[in-house]
Amino acid sequence: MNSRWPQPGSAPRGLYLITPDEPDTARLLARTAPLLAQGAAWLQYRNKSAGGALRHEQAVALQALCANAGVPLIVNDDVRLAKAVGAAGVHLGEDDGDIAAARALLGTEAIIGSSCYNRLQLAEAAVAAGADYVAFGAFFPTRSKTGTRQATVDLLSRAASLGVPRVAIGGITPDNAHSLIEAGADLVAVISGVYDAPDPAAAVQAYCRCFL
Ligand code: TZP
Ligand code: MG
Repeated sequence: MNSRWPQPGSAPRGLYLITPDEPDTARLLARTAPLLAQGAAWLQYRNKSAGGALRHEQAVALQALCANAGVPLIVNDDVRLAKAVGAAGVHLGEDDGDIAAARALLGTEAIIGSSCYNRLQLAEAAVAAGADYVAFGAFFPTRSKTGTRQATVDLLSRAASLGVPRVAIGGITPDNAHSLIEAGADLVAVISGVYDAPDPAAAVQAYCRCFL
């Protein structure tokens, strides 16, 4: 693992929870607050449907929630929003600006993650540019995102030499997570498997048990 998490056992591992597109901020908080207490390692704020003002309102509210729970908040897509709300970091896809610019804005302490889809080459470039973690997927069919690129499990083992945490995403359930974790996933990133579960808190616990 890279020098960001130098102590043995300090590197992030477990469930990387991602918010669904929830237009009602009070409801977003009510749905998310109980989940942070169940052991989610990180929370990502993602809302592809909201406009700028709502995204700002929701990110501010989630940052307060996460600070209180001791869970790092990572903002999807938007470096300026991450900076504005004092989030722990940002998650960047291929259309979200470059990693060096994000580092310049957010500083050395920020956690910067990079979507690498199904391509090891992208992950190598992201780490060279200063990414703190890389994300691959979608591994399984998902209804949470269109136009995904199918990633294969061997990508996770091949990315071990990068020396940064590897995140797996896309259609992950507590049942199919094991193959990804065995292949080297440090975090599994999940939306619907938690938020659409009949008992979301129990679902968080089920994902956490996959890492024991
Ligand atoms: N990137 C690849 S798949 C995906 C994203 C954001 C959606 C993951 O959501 P779910 O509901 O856990 O499949
Ligand atoms: Mg993006």
